[in-house]
Amino acid sequence: MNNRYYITTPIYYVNDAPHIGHAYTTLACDVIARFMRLDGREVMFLTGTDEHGQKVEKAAANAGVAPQAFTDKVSQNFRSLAQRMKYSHDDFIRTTEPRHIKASQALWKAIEASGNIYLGAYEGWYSVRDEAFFAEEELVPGPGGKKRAPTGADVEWVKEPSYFFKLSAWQEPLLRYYEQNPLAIQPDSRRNEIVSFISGGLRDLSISRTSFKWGIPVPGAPEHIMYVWLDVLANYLTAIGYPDTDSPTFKRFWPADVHVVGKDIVRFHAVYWPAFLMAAGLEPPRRVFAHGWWTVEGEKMSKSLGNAIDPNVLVDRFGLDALRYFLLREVPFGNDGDFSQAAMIQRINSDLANDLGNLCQRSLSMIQSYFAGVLPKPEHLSDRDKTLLEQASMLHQTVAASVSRQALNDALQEIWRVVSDANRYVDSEKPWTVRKTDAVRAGTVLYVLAETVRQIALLLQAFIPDSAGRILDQLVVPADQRTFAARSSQLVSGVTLPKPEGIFPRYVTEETGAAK
Ligand code: ME8
Repeated sequence: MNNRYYITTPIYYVNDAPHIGHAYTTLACDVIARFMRLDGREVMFLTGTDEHGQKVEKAAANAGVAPQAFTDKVSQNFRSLAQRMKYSHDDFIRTTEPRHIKASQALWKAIEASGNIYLGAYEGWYSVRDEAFFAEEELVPGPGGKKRAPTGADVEWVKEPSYFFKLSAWQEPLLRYYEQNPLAIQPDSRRNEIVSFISGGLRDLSISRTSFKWGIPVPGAPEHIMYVWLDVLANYLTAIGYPDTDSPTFKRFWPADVHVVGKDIVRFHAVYWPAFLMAAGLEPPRRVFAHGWWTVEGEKMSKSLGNAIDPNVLVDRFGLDALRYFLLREVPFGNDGDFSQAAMIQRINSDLANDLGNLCQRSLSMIQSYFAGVLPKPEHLSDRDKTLLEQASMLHQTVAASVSRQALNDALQEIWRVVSDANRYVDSEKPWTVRKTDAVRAGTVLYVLAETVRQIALLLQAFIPDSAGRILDQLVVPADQRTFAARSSQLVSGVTLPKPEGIFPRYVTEETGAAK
């Protein structure tokens, strides 16, 4: 088995306040990174902030401060969010760091040395919000007869000397690469989109600007600054030591296993980025996974609508694990989703409080009250006992396959299938009745349940780490027995379990007035 795993988030523009959309991407990566670590891999999980470009320069000017002072301040919002969300990232990169400036200039030089850069002049449309060039035919009509980018952003006419990247020369190599590596862009719908974009013909790409200053100087031509996307994409190399391609870290982690991005920025990651890399003599990433877009109560999230959801507020109200669970369970990873508090409360109450919470609480409470908290010894195992135990121990295999496809919602559904089976098992085995006539059988049933809960909680550590950790605490599973390799060991009968505490509270809302 390949024992290393390199996963990245997009690195976010510092001009925006972080919202639930940014939190979502990093959260998904965090789950995958934790899962891979628990599965014995050496993981590199990278996130960070994108601090150069015209958009940030304008935002700094509006705030009346120098760009560096501005980015120092606002990038802190993303670092604070990362702390609050307890992401397990191994590195937080900022594109204004000297290590990144060095790496992106080295990447430029490598591309230049291969003959893929030439000097010309750019004349055309540019969208500052997207930091992207658009061809005339891509523009759409906007209000007042003004043209707009397909994303709805304003465009301006730009005319300036510029270096170009020979993107047109990479059309065939890219198509070949995607033909040979059909999983290199996921989901399939995104791959089809990108392949048809490439097949439509690629134009050379303007990769330097001269009309503003906030960026990384082009090596040997400091009156130019590097196009912000070339600068920022290089972050994935910077963090593993580029340009030192002989270093053990670089050799170990490149190519990245997956760049997780939102669907808005697939073209940059799946067209420009692999072309830059191939031109520089480096391998393209193994996969770009593009997830869908969150709206809020049916509306696009935006500053002007004032409806951007602050993840901190949700963590305060519902707790971190409930937010993690909701975002990953509600929508298949790759699809769009709509955020609503009602949907979140519904998920928390039904899946966390009712299904998982009840399973843990009733199994552990019965051990407490019928066996004074001492984990009973299983005696003769019935077919039903064996079936449930086997389902629980086989779960790792199916969940691992789903996580390696980034199918996080499938992974949770698979776990919850066993949670439901275990709840049905308690209902039909009725240990509360059986114990009156056959304490040994009731003890066996409770052991089987505790062991099933252990298997479930081991896997859930990647998704809802605090809650899963507390379940394992209640089962007295030692710290060194919490990796997936330990799943083949079993709970030890005779151990005294602490008095169980409820882990997932139910939410009562004024609207529902329901459930207490
Ligand atoms: O594009 N729903 O940064 P960015 C889901 N700096 N995800 C969302 C979202 C939403 N409503 N809104 C944002 C950039 N995202 C560049 C990236 S990478 C080398 C450079 C997430 O701050 C989603 O992952 O605009 C999207 O791709 C990313 O935030 C864009 O962040």
